[in-house]
Amino acid sequence: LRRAVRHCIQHEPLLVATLAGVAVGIVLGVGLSFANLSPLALEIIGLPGDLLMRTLKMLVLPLITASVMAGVCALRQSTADMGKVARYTLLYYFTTTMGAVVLGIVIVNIIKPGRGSPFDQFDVGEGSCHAANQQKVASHTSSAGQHSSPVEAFLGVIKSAFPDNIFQAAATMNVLGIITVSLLMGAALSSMGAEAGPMVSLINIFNDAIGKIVNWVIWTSPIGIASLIITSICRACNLGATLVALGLFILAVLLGLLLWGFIVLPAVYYLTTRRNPGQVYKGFSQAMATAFGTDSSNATLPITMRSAITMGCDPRIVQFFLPLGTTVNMNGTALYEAVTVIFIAQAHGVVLGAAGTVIVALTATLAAVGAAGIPSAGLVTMLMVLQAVELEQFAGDIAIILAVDWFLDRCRTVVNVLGDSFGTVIIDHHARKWVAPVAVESRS
Ligand code: DAS
Repeated sequence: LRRAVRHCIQHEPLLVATLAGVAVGIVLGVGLSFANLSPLALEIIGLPGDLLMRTLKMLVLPLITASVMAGVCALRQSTADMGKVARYTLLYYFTTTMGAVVLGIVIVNIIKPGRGSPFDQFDVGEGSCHAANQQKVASHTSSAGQHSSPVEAFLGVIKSAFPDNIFQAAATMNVLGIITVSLLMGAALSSMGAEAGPMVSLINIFNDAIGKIVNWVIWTSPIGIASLIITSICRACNLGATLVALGLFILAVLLGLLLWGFIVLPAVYYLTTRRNPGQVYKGFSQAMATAFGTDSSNATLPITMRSAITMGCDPRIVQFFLPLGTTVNMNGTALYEAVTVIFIAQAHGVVLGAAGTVIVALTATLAAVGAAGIPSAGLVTMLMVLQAVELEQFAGDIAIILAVDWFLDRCRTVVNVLGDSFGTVIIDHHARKWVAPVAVESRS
């Protein structure tokens, strides 16, 4: 064991430091949660984590813009194959997201975590800790209320992908909109051939510069991750009581995420590439640890892309697949939304039936596509699923689930990143047959 630890420290010092940051965060978080720290103390403890999230988020916009444009330009000599890459990419996104939802629905209907009305035992009255969370949920309910039906929500996602103001899309981190603009700009530049050469070179240099900054930032992440986890635990309401009352629900979510992330995805990978899935976990371990630490796919994107390229994936595929995948391919979130809505229905004795379950499956898929890769996004878009099956009167239960969402969100974010990671390697493996190897001069 000592030799293995020494080997890890020698070969993966950053991963060891990140995992140590996670462990320290959980231990100190649980310990300090009994100290009832003041908001100011939590603000100070949370500062390294806040600065890490700000720095990573600061990189997301330039990274996505430069990567998508560079990816499209670099694929210019095989535009026909690009269409094939895009079709297989969308097929992978849809099938894996729907598959995760179906798995979640099966598990929640077997375990039935809603029996015994777990929510009845919580005090959500004025001044209670959950009441503050209810305010947060209520504010999201009003914003989510704009989409009273799944169709309207779907139209909302489509419209967000076509922003009428580029600067507003950037300012509001409308990632889908930023990707659309970058795809169009990349396609335009690639259609201009040599005339756009200097611009394409500039984009590639900018892309490489962002990569350098990511390398610097990533070395500070262990401290920031410990800080994020400590403050998340300290801010949770009645952590112990909530863990017990929602125990079966947490079990159902974790079982679903584990089966999907560590049985189904590697099986899909092996069946489609005949390669050892273990290499993917090893190659993306830093991204998985960062996903757990930051509970944000967007913040982890720079590291996921760095891991994919370090693993030998074609940068053109990585630059095309990962920014889009991080935003629309969220297997963990989709599974979680289906499990949670059915859990809430069970807890209030509501029988959804076959039709209701199908509506949950479709709207959970849609809600996951619409969820941003930011902390607790899946909890917010879940309101749309609750509305779709007329359960919005129980939206207050989400405030109670928030008490354990600091942990469940990190787990589903790891599965989201795993879904994107396996997808990148699968598409890269097959795209080698469709896309001509990159010519050195085209990177000039
Ligand atoms: N935290 C989100 C992410 O970054 C997932 C979620 O909230 O469901 O992927």
